[in-house]
Amino acid sequence: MLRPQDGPTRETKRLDGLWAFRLDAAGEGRGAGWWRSRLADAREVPVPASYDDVFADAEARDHVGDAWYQTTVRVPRGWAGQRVVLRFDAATHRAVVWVGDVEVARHEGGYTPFEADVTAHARPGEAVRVTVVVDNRLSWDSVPPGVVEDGKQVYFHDFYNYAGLHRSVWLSSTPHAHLDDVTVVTGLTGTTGTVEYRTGAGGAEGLGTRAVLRDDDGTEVARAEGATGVLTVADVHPWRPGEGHLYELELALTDGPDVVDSYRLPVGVRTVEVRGTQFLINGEPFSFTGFGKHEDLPVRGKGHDDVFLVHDAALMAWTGANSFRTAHYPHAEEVLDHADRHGIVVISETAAVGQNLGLAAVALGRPAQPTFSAATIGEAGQATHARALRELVERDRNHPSVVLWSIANEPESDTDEACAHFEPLFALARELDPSRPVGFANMMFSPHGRDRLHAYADVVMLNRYYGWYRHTGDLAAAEAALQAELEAWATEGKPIIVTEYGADAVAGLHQVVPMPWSEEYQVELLEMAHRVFDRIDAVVGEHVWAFADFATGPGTGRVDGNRKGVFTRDRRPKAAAQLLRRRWRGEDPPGRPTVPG
Ligand code: GCB
Repeated sequence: MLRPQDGPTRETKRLDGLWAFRLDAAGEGRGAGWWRSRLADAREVPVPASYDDVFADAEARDHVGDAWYQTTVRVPRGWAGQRVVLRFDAATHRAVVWVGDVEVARHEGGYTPFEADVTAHARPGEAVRVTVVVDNRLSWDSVPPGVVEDGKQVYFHDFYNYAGLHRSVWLSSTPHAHLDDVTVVTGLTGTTGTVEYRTGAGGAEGLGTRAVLRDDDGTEVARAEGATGVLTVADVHPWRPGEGHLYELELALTDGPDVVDSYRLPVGVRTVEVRGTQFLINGEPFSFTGFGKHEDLPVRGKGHDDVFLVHDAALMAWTGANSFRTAHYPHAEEVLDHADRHGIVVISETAAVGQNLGLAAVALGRPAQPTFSAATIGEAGQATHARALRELVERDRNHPSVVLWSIANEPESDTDEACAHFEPLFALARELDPSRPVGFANMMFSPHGRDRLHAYADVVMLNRYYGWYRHTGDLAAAEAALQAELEAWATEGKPIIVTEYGADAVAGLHQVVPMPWSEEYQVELLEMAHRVFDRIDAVVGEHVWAFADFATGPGTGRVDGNRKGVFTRDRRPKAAAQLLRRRWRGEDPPGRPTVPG
């Protein structure tokens, strides 16, 4: 699947804006055929956005089940004779789509795109009705998992279950003979770069394929013929952290001298490799500094927003962060495009979070239940996880910013059943993308000596809360415990990225003698962790949890959401932001904020 784009042979029309909307907690719409006519009793909802917080009512906020969206779009007249595609960048957590009276698509998984060829149902020059039903329910078979009990959604992860059309919706045209897939893998040998490309096409029998690579000033640097091939770039300008140099690969389907279809893909030439305890980008050791980051905003929920895309990147650059993890699901593709252009390094994660009922028993008081079993996450849940991983890799594999796949966040990782669930997923990730390392974020209940999944991973990724959930308020004991555990992990001979560490801090809560929840304690905890990281060579990454405060479900440990942000939910810095800037940029605040690139 290729993303919609405007070009000599393709056009796009974004369907964002206000759509008609109706909640359907009783689940009547599917039986009653609500897609067959104008949505009755509808109110307006913005797309893209979560629907949960835009209305000032508990009905939307606490909704469980179907929610209907509808709009009307006029298919451009100029698209006559073209193939017309309808695409959703995300519909959380699953959706069915109709054009007019006809079902055109069904998709499971809230954070990856899907599309439908709607040529037969969308006549150029005419208006068509597009109806979508989005279901926010989580089950044992979904990723992430959950259960509906007494009409209430229960889930085992620590962020609000926002739902809706979170990203753009597109109508687009392509020629009938069209490119429908491209994969690039890049290499570097000395000053020579290589771009290995593989294309797929539909209805293109008898047509040729041409690949032309241009530098950012438009100069052609390499060209090849064929659906697959290798382009060689002398004196290559690599993509590297902090410098997102991109070439443009133009692919064309050709009929003799005529171009039938063409598609452009930005390409960063870089390599990623794990060697011993080092994480190498372009053969050079790389240390991750940055954050675990949610897509989370007041009112918008998980709706993508370009304002905060740019603003968050500016704030991350202000701290000196060079990277972030897309916790705990694939983020909008615009985010990765931006990271590509600005040399921001990304760990890309599936939405497999909360696959840990041992943790749920302790943290949520859930009954003890096996996580992976026929009655809980079984074959169907595993198949959903595999599909989510496949869709993530297929979506993100051409982004140079993405250097590491995270298969899951804090799953159960110390049982035979966990090994049986995850071993095939690690194999699948490697089969889908042999060019990137693979890992998962391990949680504290599975320390070194207990965890078994790290054996499958290239990188040890650890979420550790010494000084917060353990040794609360006792940073001396926390320091000793963190040191001992990291030393044990270092014996594995793999790079260690601490993918989460941190403390809640309510902005504005100050204390001379720091206690948990104050800004000072958050600072002291981070300083403690940094002392430990600096003593252990195998630690090649520190991602503070979290970039900003974010919404969660209710809980006695949450004060209007999770407060482990270094920035508040409205992006004001806590004292910790200043500390990170000093550590990561070596500069004393206050300084001038700098926008990357
Ligand atoms: C974790 C989770 C993250 C939570 C965080 C916390 O380990 O990975 O989703 O939000 O802890 O603050 O408890």
